[in-house]
Amino acid sequence: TQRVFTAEGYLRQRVIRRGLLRRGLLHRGFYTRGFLRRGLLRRRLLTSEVLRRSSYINVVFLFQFILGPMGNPLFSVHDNLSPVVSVEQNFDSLLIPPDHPSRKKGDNYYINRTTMLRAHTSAHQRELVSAGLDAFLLAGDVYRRDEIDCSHYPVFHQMEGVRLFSNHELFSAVEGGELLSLFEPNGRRTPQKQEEHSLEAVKLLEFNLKSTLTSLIQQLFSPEVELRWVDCFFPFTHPSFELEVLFRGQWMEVLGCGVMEQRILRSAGAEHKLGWAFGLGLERLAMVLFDIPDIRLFWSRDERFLEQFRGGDLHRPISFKPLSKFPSLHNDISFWLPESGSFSQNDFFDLVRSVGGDLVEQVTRVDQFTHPKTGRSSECYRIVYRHMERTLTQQEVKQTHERIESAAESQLGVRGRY
Ligand code: FA5
Ligand code: MG
Repeated sequence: TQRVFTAEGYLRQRVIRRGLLRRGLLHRGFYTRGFLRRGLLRRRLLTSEVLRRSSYINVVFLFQFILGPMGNPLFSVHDNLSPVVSVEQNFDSLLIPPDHPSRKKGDNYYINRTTMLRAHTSAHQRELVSAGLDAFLLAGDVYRRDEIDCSHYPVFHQMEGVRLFSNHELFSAVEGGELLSLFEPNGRRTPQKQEEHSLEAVKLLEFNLKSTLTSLIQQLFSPEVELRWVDCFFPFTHPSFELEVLFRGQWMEVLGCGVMEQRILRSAGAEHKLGWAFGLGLERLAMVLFDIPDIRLFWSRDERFLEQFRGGDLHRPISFKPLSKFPSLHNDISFWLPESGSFSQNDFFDLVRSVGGDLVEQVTRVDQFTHPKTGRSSECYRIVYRHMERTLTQQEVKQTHERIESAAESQLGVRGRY
């Protein structure tokens, strides 16, 4: 239960030194590059207490003691699986096609062609189902090159939940259920269901999934919490949904879920069962729970933030007192894109995070322009700077901004219009 909360120590000590470097899987240079160096090697993931006291322990607790007795079995809990996974685990095992956009170099932390830092905890679905588990929770640190704003961070934690049902388990509570079947031979895939599944099985499963997660969120926050279900798409579930929670006046997505693709269950030796799966963002739950306005705070070393979550007694209620927000400053950066077409937005975001660290609150593209004669394109981004713990000076921001400008020129091949 410790490891998931010390990603930095874990990665450095176990994976890098003992594991990957020795096995030749990791190049020495890898962790000394970019954001990972700043994020993981120079600092500690100080989310431990916050996550443990809030979302992590509470979700496990609710599953074991509240939702379990509501007809769910005990979920086994796993949180010490290595975040270094094969590309096969992270994508292929989940039926994510070879040309799927989520595989882009610019969205992931690849270690080499076959190995990467997991981008979601779903990477472990197949191995745990293959191990014979029917109901499990799996928590871990995940890594993505992503947008920059108050609810996105390149390292965060997810919790995966999977629950499989046999014919008996799904239908035993239904009148006449012994006559129903999970499967429908020669069926068709429709927006409601997969080809192999019977509609009645999928509808019951979907109901169980949504009511389990709705009551999880209501127990965690309050029965009055405003939430909504949104239809969506994942290659590994069908049908698929996302759950959004109203937070500070805006809808924030907290989890994705759906009915597991039968091909995955078949490949894991569970072809006679149906299953649902979900993946939720633990930081986002903690943000709602404690009214934490910005995901960067999970990396804060500010005692005024950290001390509120410290202490041995997990059940002592915490009322988080938000720190006052210090003023922000913004600065625009515009540049001509390289003619090779090699520019990717996420490379730029990653660079901004690497150079600017947690001073950067948000990066948004504010303008795009293609020269009518030369055909060259330029883009303009607005970078919002804010320190979580003090007021920034113009001078400080200017220095950082200039370092970003020159790094963008030297590393991304853009030509500044500064
Ligand atoms: C997934 O990662 C799917 N694996 C979820 C899933 C599992 C679907 C099982 C179906 C079955 P998504 O990319 O939407 O989906 O991420 C899931 C959650 O992680 C989001 O709802 C959000 O709460 C959180 N999350 C995603 N990106 C970030 C980020 N950059 N920073 C913080 N939290 C994030
Ligand atoms: Mg999503």
